[in-house]
Amino acid sequence: MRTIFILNGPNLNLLGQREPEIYGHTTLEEIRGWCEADAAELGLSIDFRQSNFEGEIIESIHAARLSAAGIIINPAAYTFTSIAILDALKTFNGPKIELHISNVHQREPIYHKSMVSPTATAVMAGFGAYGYRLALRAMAEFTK
Ligand code: CA2
Repeated sequence: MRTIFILNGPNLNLLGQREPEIYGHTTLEEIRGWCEADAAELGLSIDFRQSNFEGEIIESIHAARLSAAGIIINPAAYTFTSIAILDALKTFNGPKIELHISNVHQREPIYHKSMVSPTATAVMAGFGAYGYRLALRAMAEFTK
């Protein structure tokens, strides 16, 4: 069975608890539940992770190199700072979706220039928590 890694960066463990006007009311655990149910329907398995540490996210990308068909990643604030995550993602040959809950382009200029987009197969922003479900569906197509 194809495995999709779904990686989440810093502070996303607080989803649903703070700033609901930007990030909505859904918690990361609820998103994980949706993704597990959708994956079962799509014939995929998922490995869903969150970390507040850059190195740990990089190690998850390395783990994906061994066992994942695709990566969905919300690098959160590291999107705009991390050449190390960009470099790690470049070593993964399968499809990669960069995902943001909010429409980053509608926000302050510091959220406009992603470091990781150049290596992404596709970039999604502004679909709210539902974006994870859309990304998983797209990944089912990309990895067929
Ligand atoms: O919209 C997204 O998914 C972001 O990747 C979230 C990042 C932000 O730096 C990006 O610009 C866009 C921040 C995640 C912070 O997560 C929080 C969750 C709940 C409450 C406060 C912050």
